[in-house]
Amino acid sequence: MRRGIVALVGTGMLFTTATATAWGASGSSAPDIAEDARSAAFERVVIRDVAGAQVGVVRLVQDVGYVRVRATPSQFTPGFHGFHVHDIGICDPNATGGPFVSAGGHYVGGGTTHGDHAGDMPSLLIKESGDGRLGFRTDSFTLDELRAGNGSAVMVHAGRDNFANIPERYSAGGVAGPDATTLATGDAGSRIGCGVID
Ligand SMILES: [Cu+2]
Ligand SMILES: [Zn+2]
Repeated sequence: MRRGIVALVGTGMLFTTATATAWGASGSSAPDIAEDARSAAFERVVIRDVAGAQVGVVRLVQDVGYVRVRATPSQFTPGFHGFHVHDIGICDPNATGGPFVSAGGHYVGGGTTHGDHAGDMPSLLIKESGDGRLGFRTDSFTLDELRAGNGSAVMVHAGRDNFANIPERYSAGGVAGPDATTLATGDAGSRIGCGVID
């Protein structure tokens, strides 16, 4: 059943009706992403680089008890890139302190350190061609939470995310294990792609 619905997405058409039916009848059997849906339960986030070029789209769908996320990044360097929800829905490439610093730190939710922040997401894996695709489900946040207040922002980083997984046998500045910066950021480096959720 689910496979069949996904195949319809691939061919493009006749999707709105199928989506409404699936959501109304059973959230858990809803198709992966509703391309044409525009509702309180759906958010399409355009990711732009510091020059303003579109370098990806992230689709978030609020299901019953979790959010389905699908990211389709493009024009990034191959390999892993840290991928988070940040606290403020402002993506200013000319922000004081550096590009997209306007988005604040990680959306922490109830979490205290990196790896447990509500906005921490699986990393993007970019192919040699410069594009990639990531799909997952999370119950770490709801769409309403991400839209509340100042909104939030989806961020792509230049480097890898270590999820603050620094065993104590490592020392940074005399401190065993992850230091304060690592515990806040995951050391994924500069901010190179940003998209607003509001
Ligand atoms: Cu980040
Ligand atoms: Zn984090």
